[in-house]
Amino acid sequence: MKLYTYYRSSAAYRVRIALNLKGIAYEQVPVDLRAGAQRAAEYLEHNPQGLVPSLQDGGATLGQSLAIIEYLEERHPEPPLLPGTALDRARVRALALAVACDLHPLNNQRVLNYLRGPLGQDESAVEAWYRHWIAEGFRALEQTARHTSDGHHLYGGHVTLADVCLAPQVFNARRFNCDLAPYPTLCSVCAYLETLPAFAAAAPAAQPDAP
Ligand SMILES: N[C@@H](CCC(=O)N[C@@H](CS)C(=O)NCC(=O)O)C(=O)O
Repeated sequence: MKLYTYYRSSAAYRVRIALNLKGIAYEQVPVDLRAGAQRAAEYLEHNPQGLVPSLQDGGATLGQSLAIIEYLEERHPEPPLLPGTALDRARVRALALAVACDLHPLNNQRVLNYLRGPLGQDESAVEAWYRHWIAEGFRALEQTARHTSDGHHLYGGHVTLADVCLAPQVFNARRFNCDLAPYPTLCSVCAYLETLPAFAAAAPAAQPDAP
């Protein structure tokens, strides 16, 4: 398998964690988002949205990190990233989607660049935007996690898709100096996840394209 990735992309980070958890060997193809490589014609052949990650498996190419992870889950069921019952699976997916669909897209590079460029916002306004959406997303996650977390995982007693989405988002929040003190459960979960080899090996600083 080939993963088109960027060291600091949190969506690619999710897929790297899932590949590592499942012990799947893969080759990394770096796409330099800072240089705009995601918009090059060659990359758009793989992912017409101009976003990373993309996964190439044999002749097939897939986009969208959660679709990729669910594909990996079906092809390589062990260890499972989704729990055994329909209700638990729905709840784990809801936590994952709260990060991947409602929080992350608002703070994507192209959104921040649109604020900076066409909308003429200065860096302090962009940072305020970023922190606002982190706070909105994390407030709700923290409230839910108080009922669903064992202190090491966002949901239940095993690593799930929800954890795979949480760790990269917390990394991003720290990068933008967001105050994480109001989210002790999320911080406790993340501190544990970062000790796991699959998460540590997927971290931005451990990637071959990290500066
Ligand atoms: N929903 C997509 C989001 C992918 C995404 O937004 N990727 C970001 C990096 S985390 C990207 O490629 N950004 C490029 C840009 O904003 O130009 C997924 O989960 O794969």
